[in-house]
Amino acid sequence: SASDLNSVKRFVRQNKTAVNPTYYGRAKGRNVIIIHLESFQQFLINYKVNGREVTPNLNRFYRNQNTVSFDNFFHQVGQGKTSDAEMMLENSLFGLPQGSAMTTYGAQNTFQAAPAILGQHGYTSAAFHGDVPSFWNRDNTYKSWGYNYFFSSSYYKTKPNYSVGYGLKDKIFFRDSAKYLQMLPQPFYAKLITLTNHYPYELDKANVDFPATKTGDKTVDPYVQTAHYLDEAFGEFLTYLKQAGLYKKSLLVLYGDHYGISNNHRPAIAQLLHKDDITNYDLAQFQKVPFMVHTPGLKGGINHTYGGEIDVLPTLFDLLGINNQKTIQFGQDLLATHRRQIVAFRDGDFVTPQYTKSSGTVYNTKTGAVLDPTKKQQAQIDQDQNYVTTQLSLSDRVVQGDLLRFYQLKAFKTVDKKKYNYKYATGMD
Ligand code: GP9
Ligand code: MN
Repeated sequence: SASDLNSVKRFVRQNKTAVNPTYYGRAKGRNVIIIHLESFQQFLINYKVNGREVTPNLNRFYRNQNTVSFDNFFHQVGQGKTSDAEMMLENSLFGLPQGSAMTTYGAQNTFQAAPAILGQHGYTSAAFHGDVPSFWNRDNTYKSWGYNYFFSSSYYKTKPNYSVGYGLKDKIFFRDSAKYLQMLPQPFYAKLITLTNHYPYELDKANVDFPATKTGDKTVDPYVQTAHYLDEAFGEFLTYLKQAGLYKKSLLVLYGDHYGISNNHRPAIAQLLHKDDITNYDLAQFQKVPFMVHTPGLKGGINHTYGGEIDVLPTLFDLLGINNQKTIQFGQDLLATHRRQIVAFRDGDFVTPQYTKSSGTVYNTKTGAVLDPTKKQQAQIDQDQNYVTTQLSLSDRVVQGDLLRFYQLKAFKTVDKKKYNYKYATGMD
């Protein structure tokens, strides 16, 4: 019921940060291009195999003077994997303890998502993905989120060798998406979801341009090869953006949606990280994924704040100078100077700059050692845990109770799902 919203509103209000004047509104009016790096983990950044960088283009972008790059940013997905990431990124709401929120609630719920809010600030929105539109119930969910366009597999010309695994190969995907992107009215909000760096990391021989690792774990070893391919594809996409004159007029947002190597591969992970042994602490830290924002004139650098996917939307709105003091968001602007640095995992574990709780054990985040907490430390840990539990359960209450239908966001018109229709073209030429 509507009164269930009261504790949500209280939590969200207490959670709002003051904006950082160095960053607030720095990307005002610019296009937003979100690049979803499939299964891409932070450890790949600057990682080398046989002395060769896996991702030279991303590494260059990571240290570009107009890029803010985060090195303590975690994915926070549960069983909904990619869909949980999308949910957090565009709504600042968590996925669910079980299943996928997009699958279960994407069609019927009321949302106040990024595409809809930006749409009411003059933006045109479009999602791009080289798989069928029904995967993760995207076709229905995107209507609820107010996406004007959804370019899915049928919008792309296909040939037998154009696809691998779930769909279109990233290089072809970026090439053809760039053509559509240029046709969109500006400013636009666009999201491009890559695919090739997805388990089982398959790639046709002609595109393999990198040595596999040699851990002996067959599911792990080709991971760097598809990651390298994704990096090349990203490099090509930057060229297309520059050629189209879009690079300078856009805010680029890059993120890895979740791990590529699951916790079932401890010996291989140990070898990749050059460690003798892997603890639950290492596994928690292994959940870091990239998050980078770039636009001309932005004060770049490596930002060490602890945060995660739930924090992206407030960060984005603040960069765009879009007032979001009243929106229901469970995250906090990553560029704010005073923020709680508590990263909730979907299973209730968490990471802060001090403590890492993983599989029930608390570690010292700085050293990785199991903590024998003092009374004072224990009190802090209890407080952090309470924050995490509250944050997750209030977010679940919003999604499961469809509570946003009771929430009147100032000057926001509720999305009329019937107005959206993603007509599937038969390919372009
Ligand atoms: C499929 C893709 C994969 O369209 O987004 O989703 P994932 O398996 O990573 O959740
Ligand atoms: Mn994914």
